[in-house]
Amino acid sequence: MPISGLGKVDKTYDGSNLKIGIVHARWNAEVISALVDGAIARLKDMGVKEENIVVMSVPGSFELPFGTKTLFYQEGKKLDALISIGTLIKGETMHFEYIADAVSHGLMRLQEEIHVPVIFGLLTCLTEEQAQARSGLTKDGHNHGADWGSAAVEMATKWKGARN
Ligand code: RBF
Repeated sequence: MPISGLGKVDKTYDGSNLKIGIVHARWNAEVISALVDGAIARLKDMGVKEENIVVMSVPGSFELPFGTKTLFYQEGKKLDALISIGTLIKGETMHFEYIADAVSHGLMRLQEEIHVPVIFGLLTCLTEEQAQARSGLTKDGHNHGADWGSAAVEMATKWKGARN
C-alpha cells in the first residue's frame, strides 16, 4: 500500500488564515536575505497574506531564541508559527559549536513554552560556500528558506486543528 506524505516538503496546506512571524539574524547578510525572501515567497505561495507575515531582525543568531519570544509577545501572542533564521559559519574558535547548541536548545524550549511551532531556520555551515548553496545562491543550490516556509504552514495548520 502506498504511504502518503513521505516527501520532505509538503506544499498542500492552506495558509490563508495563518499569521506567521519571521525573526532573522543580521550576520552573513546576503545569505540571510535570500533565506528570508525564500521563506516569504513560499508562505505567500501557500496562501499566507502579506499583511499576516511579520518580520523582525536581531543582531546575531545567539539572539534568535529571545528575539523570537519577543516577536511572539509583541504580536499579542497571535502568531500561528514562527520561523527563526540565522547562519553560523565555522571560524577558528569554538563560537560556532556553542552558539549552534545554545540556539537549537533555546528554540526547542521556546516552542514548548509558548505552545506555538518554532521552525528551526539555522544554517550551521563549515564554509561560506555551503551557506550560499543552502540559500539558493549557487547554480545547483537550494533555498532552505522555502522549506521553512512550508514547514511553518504545515505545523501551524496541524497545531491549530489539534488544539481547537
Ligand atoms: N552570529 C551569527 O549569526 N553568525 C555567525 O557566524 C556568528 N559568528 C560569531 C563569531 C564570534 C566570534 C562571535 C563572538 C559572535 C558571532 N556571532 C555570529 C554573533 C552572535 O550570534 C551574537 O550576536 C553575539 O555574540 C552577541 O550576543
